[in-house]
Amino acid sequence: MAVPNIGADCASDADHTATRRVHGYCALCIARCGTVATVEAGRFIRLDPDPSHPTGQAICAKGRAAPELTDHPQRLTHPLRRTRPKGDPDPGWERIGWDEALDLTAAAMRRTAQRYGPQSVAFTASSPSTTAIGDTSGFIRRLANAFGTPNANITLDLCGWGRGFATRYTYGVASLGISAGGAMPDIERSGVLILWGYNPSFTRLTHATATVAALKRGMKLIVIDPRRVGLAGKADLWLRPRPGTDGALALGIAHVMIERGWYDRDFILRFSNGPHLVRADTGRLLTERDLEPSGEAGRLLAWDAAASRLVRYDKTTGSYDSDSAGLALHGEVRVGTLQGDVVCHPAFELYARLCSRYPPGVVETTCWIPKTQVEEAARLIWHARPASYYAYSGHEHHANVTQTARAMSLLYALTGSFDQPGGNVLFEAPPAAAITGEDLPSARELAHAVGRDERPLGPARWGYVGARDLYRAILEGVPYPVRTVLGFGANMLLAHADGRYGREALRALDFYAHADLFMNPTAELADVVLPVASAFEREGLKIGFEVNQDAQSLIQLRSAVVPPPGEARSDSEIVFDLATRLGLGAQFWNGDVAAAYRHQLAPTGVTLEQLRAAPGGVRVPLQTRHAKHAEEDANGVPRGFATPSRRVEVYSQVFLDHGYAPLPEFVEPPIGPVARPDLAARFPLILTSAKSSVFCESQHRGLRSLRKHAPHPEVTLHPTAAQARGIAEGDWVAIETPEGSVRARARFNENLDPRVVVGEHGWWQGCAELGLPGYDPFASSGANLNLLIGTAARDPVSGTAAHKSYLCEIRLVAQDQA
Ligand SMILES: Nc1nc2c(c(=O)[nH]1)N[C@H]1C(S)=C(S)[C@@H](COP(=O)(O)OP(=O)(O)OC[C@H]3O[C@@H](n4cnc5c(=O)[nH]c(N)nc54)[C@H](O)[C@@H]3O)O[C@H]1N2
Ligand SMILES: Nc1nc2c(c(=O)[nH]1)N[C@H]1C(S)=C(S)[C@@H](COP(=O)(O)OP(=O)(O)OC[C@H]3O[C@@H](n4cnc5c(=O)[nH]c(N)nc54)[C@H](O)[C@@H]3O)O[C@H]1N2
Ligand code: SF4
Ligand SMILES: [Mo]
Repeated sequence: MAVPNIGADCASDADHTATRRVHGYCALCIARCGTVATVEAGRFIRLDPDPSHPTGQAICAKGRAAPELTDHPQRLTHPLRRTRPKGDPDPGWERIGWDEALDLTAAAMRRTAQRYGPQSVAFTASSPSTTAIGDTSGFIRRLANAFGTPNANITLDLCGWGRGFATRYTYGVASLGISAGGAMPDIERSGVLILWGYNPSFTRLTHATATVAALKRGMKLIVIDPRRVGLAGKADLWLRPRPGTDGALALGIAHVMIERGWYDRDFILRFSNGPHLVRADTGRLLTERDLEPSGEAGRLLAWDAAASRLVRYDKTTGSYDSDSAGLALHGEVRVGTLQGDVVCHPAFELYARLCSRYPPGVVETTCWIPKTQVEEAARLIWHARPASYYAYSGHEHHANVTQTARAMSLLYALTGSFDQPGGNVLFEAPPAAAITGEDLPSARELAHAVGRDERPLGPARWGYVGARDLYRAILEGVPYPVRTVLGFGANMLLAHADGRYGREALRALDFYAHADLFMNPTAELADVVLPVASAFEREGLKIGFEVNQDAQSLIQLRSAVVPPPGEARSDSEIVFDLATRLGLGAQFWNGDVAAAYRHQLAPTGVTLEQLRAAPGGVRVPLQTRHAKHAEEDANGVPRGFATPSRRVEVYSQVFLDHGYAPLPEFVEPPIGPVARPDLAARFPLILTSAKSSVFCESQHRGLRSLRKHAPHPEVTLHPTAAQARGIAEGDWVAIETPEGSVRARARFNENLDPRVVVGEHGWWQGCAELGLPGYDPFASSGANLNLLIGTAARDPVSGTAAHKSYLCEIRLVAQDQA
């Protein structure tokens, strides 16, 4: 096994007792804060911020606890093999060597592929927002492509879909970046920033720091969150929505802006498909072929109101056959077609009509936000622009996420701030070479990923599988069997709904290998468990950080701070070793991770040697280019956007073609008081959830310095809701939904709506040092919040379950039973 390169950028290391400082970055969460680690006498003793790093202004408690994480006595140190049947309370783990572990895994992959085809092997991985798996996720994808399976990852339906993928159906690129792709709010130059269902003070320190700095120079801030948390207290406007109604709110704010003329008419005219005519009879965009038999289906029509004539728009060139300045965005025209006269409307008119169904009064009853605040939001967004926004889990964890994200992205289009200074900007990224293997011959013949036939526009289109779909493929062979799974960290049974069904599925697999730092309830069901080196014990190459152009220009090779415990290895080494064993070494640089880095780096002009010599990273000179969509070719035609119409798609015919609403219609949360008054009679409270400030997702409860701040699972409710149920603060309560019941301790918060409660997911792990218990993830005496979430009603495009908008009741538990 390759010995990791141990970093030391100050002080010579000849003396074993010397103090070493290692520049790097913390990879425990999405913020990827620049850090300096201190190693004394060979032990990693502390982590500090590195102010010279573009993301190094501060670190959080989790980062400070990194040495506790690396030294934890429960770290996995050797490969393990199960010797007792799945379902047996004792797996009978037996220590084995790496060769045996990897041979067993490779053999199972081959067996499954021979019997069922390579698509019957699936990969799962934790989200790179909550772990360091981003070091390796590109190589995991490559292994899937080389092996021939499309089922390459999981969790996109909850983490990334709304901001990073649903918005592609509007802009052709993500209007909100995920991991240095897509647009990011240019907070330093924003006039107004909207944090929409996003609490960076807990979840991405770098954004919180940038926001606080911008507030000091006078930036306005709008926070949209059921909780008055994080930066909400510093906001110019805090909107408190009923969970799951953000789509209606976005339409409502847009309505005020359109009605008052507070929108960038020029941007909408020139760069959206707002002027394109839609047939009232079919709902389809009017094309030249509708008008004349020899007409082209790729030519769309718009109405020039001044000249009273139809204007043609060519989708392939992205140009009108005359000046677009006089095009109508409103009104109605009657067009003579081959089928007779047809009433048509500009797409923008239809969008404006949809928005007009949500005047401030309707928003007030739907979203529980006072009318005046809706107007104030519209006013602030328009008058304080350039506007930027970031929307995250608060809008993503709903069964209506896709249209909500579309509604937000269209509201945002009205500002005209997209890719403008101070807007959501597509910062330049270093020109790295792809490693994900889409170019491999085997990648061109992949089967459809599990779930793609049912939801062709959803995560499966990009090789991401929904947990429920994966479980069904395992248990029922639909659409085809999945028999072997390789997991890189994903703690599926806690992260997703259907934990009990998931447990059945994992038990039913022919083979499951799980690579992790710690044993977890998902790994417990594996046949082979592989010990993984933490981010502080292995190299990682990061090409571009988030937050701003300076950060995106930085390339850094994070070196190991200390060696891994026992025989733990990096995820990348595991992937490369497996590839070699599977006869795919040639596609994996003959098993040499450094060679892969060189390949990645080549177009950037930065070498591995330069990176090794500069532990703080190397900057690639990059200049932000704004408004790339407006850059013109030799014929004066603007580049536009990478959508089917080359315009921002106000109206999505792609959605229409797949049976979805072409405009972002608001759909009530399916398990909510409006959609299900019958259930609301028994479960009158709305259940949402939020991340802990001190733990990432289902991790870190075993770390003493963190757990002492949050010793018990909690559910937060308004004191009047508690009093009505005889509950005092600190009491153990049962949270009950139609799906089941789990426990938590009551915490009060006066700022919540009394009809809303907020739970915490991810509780299973104990903390021996503090004598604090773990929780059975499958029992009602436990605290696994996701046991409460059903999956019968999911987002029709992405399959996302309603993790942040469900109905529940809270009941006092006899304290001696707690
Ligand atoms: N109710 C509710 N449910 C939710 C959420 C919510 O807000 N509310 N959030 C959702 C979201 S956004 C997400 S992303 C998911 C999170 O779900 P997961 O992606 O499963 O993330 P974690 O729960 O953090 O578990 C990560 C696992 O990876 C391991 N790990 C850490 N670092 C590494 C590494 O470098 N390599 C490997 N191989 N393993 C590593 C950890 O030990 C841990 O076992 O949960 C989702 N579930
Ligand atoms: N400390 C810490 N940091 C983390 C993580 C962690 O677990 N802990 N997880 C990482 C991961 S994987 C992710 S995805 C990110 C996520 O980061 P965030 O998006 O900040 O995560 P959440 O706290 O789940 O949700 C954000 C806010 O949405 C609010 N909210 C709940 N329901 C609704 C709703 O219906 N509408 C609106 N508008 N808001 C709502 C919640 O009150 C919460 O304050 O954080 C990453 N960073
Ligand atoms: S916010 Fe905390 S956990 Fe996340 S990268 Fe920064 S220091 Fe690490
Ligand atoms: Mo996430």
